[in-house]
Amino acid sequence: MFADYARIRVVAGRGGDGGLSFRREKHVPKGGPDGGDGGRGGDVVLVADERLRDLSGFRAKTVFKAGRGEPGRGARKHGADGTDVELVVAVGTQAFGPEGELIADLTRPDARVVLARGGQGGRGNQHFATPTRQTPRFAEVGEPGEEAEVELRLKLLADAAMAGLPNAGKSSLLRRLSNAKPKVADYPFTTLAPVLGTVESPDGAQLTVADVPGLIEGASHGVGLGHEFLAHLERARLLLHVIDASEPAVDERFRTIDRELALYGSGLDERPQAIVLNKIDLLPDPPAFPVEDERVVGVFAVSCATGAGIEELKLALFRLCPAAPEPAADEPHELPEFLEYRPQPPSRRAYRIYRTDRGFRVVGDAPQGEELESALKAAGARKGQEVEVGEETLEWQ
Ligand SMILES: Nc1nc2c(ncn2[C@@H]2O[C@H](COP(=O)(O)OP(=O)(O)OP(=O)(O)O)[C@@H](O)[C@H]2O)c(=O)[nH]1
Ligand SMILES: [Mg+2]
Repeated sequence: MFADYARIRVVAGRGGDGGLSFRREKHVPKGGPDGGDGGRGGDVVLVADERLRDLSGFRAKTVFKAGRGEPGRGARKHGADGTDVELVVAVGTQAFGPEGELIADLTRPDARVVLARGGQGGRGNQHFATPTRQTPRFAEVGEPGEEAEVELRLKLLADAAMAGLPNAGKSSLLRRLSNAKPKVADYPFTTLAPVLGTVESPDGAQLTVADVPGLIEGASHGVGLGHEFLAHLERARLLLHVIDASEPAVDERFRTIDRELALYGSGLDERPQAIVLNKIDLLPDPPAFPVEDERVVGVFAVSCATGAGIEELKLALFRLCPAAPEPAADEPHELPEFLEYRPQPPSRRAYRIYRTDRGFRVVGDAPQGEELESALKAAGARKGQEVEVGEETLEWQ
């Protein structure tokens, strides 16, 4: 089954704690501090892979955790960084944050976006020796990794997309125009998931065309297969509106589909449309299209059964399909075409937690209550240990 939606939870790795260690030397009970730094926690990264077609890989597993950084050790040994976790998705996948805000849009193969950044490793006690404090008996604790609930939605990247009632001949047309072989049958809702095909012009240019399930009146209320698949039309720059011309009232059926496009929103009803009047083999005379509409950029009479009019339509597609917007090299990429960013830079906390030989010390703008509690818990505080916050010393409960 085609899947164009997934809800996942991503947890980046915690940074490793700084080492708390002293050099061992003959005849010296305690040498200088030599605790190395903890390693960085691993990131959770989204990667677009052109071999993937959809998001069905996220059915079974929905929680992804990157590796922890290793703690720093004696002799100034740096802990190893935690391993990253890479989530591979189909090109065209968008990631949304908890408020529904767009976090990332992977529109190109191999595009990468960090969804959750690993925590910094803590500094080892080797950094904290001063002339007046030659034996620092504390080291920095590693920072927790970022965590997020993320919604993934695939919106196919096609230059043009089919729209039309069931049985109009959309899949038959894609078979005629492209290398794709979607199923064709004489009952409605044959196509249950979008299919992409590549159309080639005689001079070697290529266009991708998406065939999607048919729409019927009331689709916005969930009738038929509903509007669910219209997301795959959102990025198409031209709609191929396929109409069965062998049936009466071509104009009414055009308006039915057009209303559903408008009800879906996202500007689908503003897209240029090429009208494809199909099944002319069943008509004695060429069909008319009695609609005046400035979005209609061409009207084509074809037969997917005999192939009549197909070559002409194919050539016209390359002329009619507006060119893909090029991202300007010196400008930041704009929404929603080529966005690959994180919402905020990784936040360095306003306070630091240090591990001492009796427990923990919180320095800086320490949080209160539950936030402090969870930060200390994440740092590994256990019952009975001493926690120093500012001037206060508490026992950890
Ligand atoms: N006579 C004739 N029949 C056609 C033509 N094009 C398609 N058909 C037939 O119309 C029926 C529907 O064709 P499909 O291509 O499956 O239609 P569709 O629009 O993809 O339908 P859904 O996937 O259900 O939305 C099939 O039985 C086709 O063989 C044509 O040009 N002439
Ligand atoms: Mg079909």
